[in-house]
Amino acid sequence: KWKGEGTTKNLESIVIGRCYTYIRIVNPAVGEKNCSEIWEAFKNAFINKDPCSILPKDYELVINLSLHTIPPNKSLFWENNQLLVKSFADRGRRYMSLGDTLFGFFGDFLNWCGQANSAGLDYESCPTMDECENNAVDSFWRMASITYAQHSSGVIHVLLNGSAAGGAYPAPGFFADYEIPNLQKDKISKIVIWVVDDIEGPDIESCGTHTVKILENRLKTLGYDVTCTDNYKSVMFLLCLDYPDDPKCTLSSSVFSVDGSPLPDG
Ligand code: NMN
Repeated sequence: KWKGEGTTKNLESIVIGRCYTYIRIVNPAVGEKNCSEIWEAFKNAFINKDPCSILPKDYELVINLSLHTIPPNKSLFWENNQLLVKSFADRGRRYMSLGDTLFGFFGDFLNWCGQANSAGLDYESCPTMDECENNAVDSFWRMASITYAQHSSGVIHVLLNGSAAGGAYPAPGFFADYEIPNLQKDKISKIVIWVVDDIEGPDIESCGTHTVKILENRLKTLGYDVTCTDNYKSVMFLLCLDYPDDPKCTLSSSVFSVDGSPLPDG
């Protein structure tokens, strides 16, 4: 009936299992949470409702039940590089992106929707963003993005893709529309933007050009201290794992010899 994929099979087990994985293994610092209660609140946000009339505020309870501290200086916002962010953040060890918070963690890469006049989930199909903006999944991520931005503090990091055809800083986009407007200026010391190109991709955007310039200007106008770095080295090292021989991945220091083996004193 709808154009999008249906609810992920075993949704309940996945959500409850991920919730316990998060609080017991990934980030026990969040303390005790009631994962079955979180699942009930999550489900009640969208079951028995027209799947095109789900609003961000319908997820208020589930977000409040799963809310926890986001450590200062650890927030990482992004556009067009979800998998790179996932490895770079390393489940919150290096940075805590939205997908590394409890509420982002249990929803990541899942799909779900209900149907009017039925307590069941729709496993056949779900509405896409083109069919209706107020669908169950997008409204969840809007509420999650708003909450994540409101609770971010200290140095804020933003990882953008300089090879993205639609622009490194897309507007509309979650970052532009739901995150920037919800940052709490008095808790933020600085915003660090990283623009990283795909190793084999085109260099479409850089700091100070096109949409990155629009972003820098917007943040400066809002009164933030903004810096921008192209092809930030730590992220490059991670991308280079898969392209060791690409010219962009040549280590400039002399610790490696021509054939790639370490030099006697390296
Ligand atoms: O999905 P896009 O539009 O690329 O949005 C990315 C931004 O919005 C990030 O800054 C992120 O915090 C947030 N977001 C994250 C997820 C996710 O982690 N699965 C989903 C939607 C929005």
